[in-house]
Amino acid sequence: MKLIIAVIQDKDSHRLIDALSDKEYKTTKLSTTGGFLKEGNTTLMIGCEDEEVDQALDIIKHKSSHREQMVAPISPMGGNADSYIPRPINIEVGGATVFVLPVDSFFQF
Ligand code: 2BA
Ligand code: 2BA
Repeated sequence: MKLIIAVIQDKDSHRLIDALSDKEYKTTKLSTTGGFLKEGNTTLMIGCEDEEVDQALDIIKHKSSHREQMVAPISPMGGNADSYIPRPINIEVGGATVFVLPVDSFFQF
């Protein structure tokens, strides 16, 4: 058995959970916060059999959207702070960041 942990955008969470449920995957949704943007995102935990992992990854891949976002750095990256002019940088927020972990044991009491 494997545990898939997928960090996704909030706006994709409903349709992704629905698509996974349609294929009878069980999911748990956590409300999380990205460390860099300090904005809300969604983390899904999906416990499934080894042979079901590829299909789950395929569903996650196709239901997760990318977005670009301008970010204003809040502090200089080094050098003289007096001459610091904050320049917004463009970052690409993925799709989905996915970890697949082996599960030692699975219990439901
Ligand atoms: P829920 O997803 O809200 O599911 C509540 C109950 O609905 C489940 O109870 C199960 O009896 C049924 N159920 C859920 N998904 C189903 C599906 N795709 N097909 C048929 N029946 C389904 P529990 O199995 O006791 O699970 C309680 C909660 O534990 C779940 O809440 C979910 O948050 C979490 N969970 C259970 N199994 C999981 C897994 N393999 N991966 C991730 N989270 C799991
Ligand atoms: P955040 O930490 O809010 O990051 C949002 C986006 O900002 C990232 O998108 C990436 O494009 C950029 N970014 C993050 N850290 C950066 C840094 N130190 N320098 C420059 N740019 C940076 P994604 O990579 O698609 O990540 C989306 C979210 O997935 C992240 O939100 C975080 O919550 C999670 N995540 C990504 N990689 C992770 C990892 N290795 N471990 C745990 N969580 C991760």
